[in-house]
Amino acid sequence: MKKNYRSKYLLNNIFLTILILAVPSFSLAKNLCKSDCEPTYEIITDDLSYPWGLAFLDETRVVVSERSGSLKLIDGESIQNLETGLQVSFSGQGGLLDIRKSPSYEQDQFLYLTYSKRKQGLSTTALVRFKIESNRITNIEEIFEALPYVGSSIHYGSRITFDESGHIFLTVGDRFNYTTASRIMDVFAADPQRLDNHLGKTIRLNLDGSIPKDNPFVGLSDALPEVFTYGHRNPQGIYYNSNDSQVYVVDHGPKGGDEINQLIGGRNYGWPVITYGKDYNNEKVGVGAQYSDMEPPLYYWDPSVAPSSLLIYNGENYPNWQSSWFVTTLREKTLLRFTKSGSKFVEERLYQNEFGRIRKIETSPTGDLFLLTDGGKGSLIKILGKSR
Ligand SMILES: [Ca+2]
Repeated sequence: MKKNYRSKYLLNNIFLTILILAVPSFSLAKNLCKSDCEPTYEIITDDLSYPWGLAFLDETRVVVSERSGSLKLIDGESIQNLETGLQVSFSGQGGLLDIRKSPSYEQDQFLYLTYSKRKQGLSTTALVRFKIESNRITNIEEIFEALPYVGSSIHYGSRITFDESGHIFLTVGDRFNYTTASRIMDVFAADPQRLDNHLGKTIRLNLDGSIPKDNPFVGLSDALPEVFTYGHRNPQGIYYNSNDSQVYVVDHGPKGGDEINQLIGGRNYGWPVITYGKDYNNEKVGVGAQYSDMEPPLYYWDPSVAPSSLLIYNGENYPNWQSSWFVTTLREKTLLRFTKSGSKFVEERLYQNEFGRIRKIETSPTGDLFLLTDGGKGSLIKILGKSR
């Protein structure tokens, strides 16, 4: 893998003009559902400001990160602000972003929080962990910041997940470091294709922020050792599936070409060399939809749905939904449910035009599903299982 990267990089430049035009066929079976296959729901609160992530401390207490800067502790009827003291950049897509409980929370009480960190007019995606003691934040420490800081205020990526062997995974977007992607002169040398920066990558760390010795690029002189996979655009969903011990991401394409990918350490997921989308100005990006040694998506959407989070449901509270995949969407304004049949995905669209832009789906400790909706009057919504 390590030697591969350098030679692959050179080969990619030499064979820039080789285009692979074969396009795989994907199942696009869609079931546009309205009410008959949707359970009822309960709005817990509609008083959230651009909520982005949530973590259940227990069955009644939940911490919600708001992009507009507050960390809210919801405990029954009461909602309390927790002061983080972080230098947060609130412009564009920035703010407080994802939050998750440590996989060993009962022992260590750590929460992990990502945010857009501000420094001298620039910003980056950063990861901290902290504890909540007597409804106050304590022991806060930064365990990762993506490099470099850039002037853009979008494409932070920033979702996190944990595997079952002591690792945290973090997505970092490409930061949209170009006016339009189609203007990149050499797509093979764009930030997400280079291993000497964290933009357009997934990051794999030990829970204390140290670098796992078995990360794919450890020891390579021109690569950052935190990098797990590369060639991503703006992945805003990541999920470790305990059923198959694999990590999956959803990534925003440009105009079309949103993707679901399965992460394999060291692999290149193609952006901006390959994509099923076009640039916002309708110009072509990169070389096409496929290229040698670049991973095609498991599934893609065209037109874009704008996928904002991913969850694979392994609970039992919704009998018809066991082992379903869920993707919340911003542009499509639906909750997408997938069932996998072999390598094909069958898609069902839930709550069309019911909630507006949906930011996040999460499970509670007892297996109930919750949604966060986007916007200045964002809601926390519980999906009721009894009606199914
Ligand atoms: Ca891709």
